[in-house]
Amino acid sequence: MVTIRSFLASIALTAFAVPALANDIHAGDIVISHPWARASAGKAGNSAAYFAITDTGKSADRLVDAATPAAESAMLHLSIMENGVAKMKMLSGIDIKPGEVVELKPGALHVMLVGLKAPLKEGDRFPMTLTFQKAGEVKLDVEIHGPGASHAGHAGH
Ligand SMILES: [Cu+2]
Repeated sequence: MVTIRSFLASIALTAFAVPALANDIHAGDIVISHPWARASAGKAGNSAAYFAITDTGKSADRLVDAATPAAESAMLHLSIMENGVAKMKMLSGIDIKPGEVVELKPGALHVMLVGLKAPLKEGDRFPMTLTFQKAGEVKLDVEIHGPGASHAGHAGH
């Protein structure tokens, strides 16, 4: 039996969940969650952007390109450890299987921003366009977080 009290509780929970979804961008079967980038430290001309990609459909998709007016170039990278040394591998694309969540995060997959046109300041935002093979172009507003955000794969900057 559903009491009024539990009914109200479920409404309260639903309302509470909304802010967390505000950063989700939908394009076809693809959902991009919480895009963010690290603020650039000092004169560092590079940074990286992160987000989660969910494929809610029944077929796989592939992220093939990223572009932003904030940097000279944006590249798909994977941070790896090789003989105890952090390295980055350039990727031609990132595959997303149906029902899967692929997380871009510090020390792992990321969109490398090379040649920043201006320093990335905490609290600011910049636009980014991702291109998927099936879902097409997805426009994001990337939130800039503090420079202290850990990023194991980019110890040099
Ligand atoms: Cu990189």
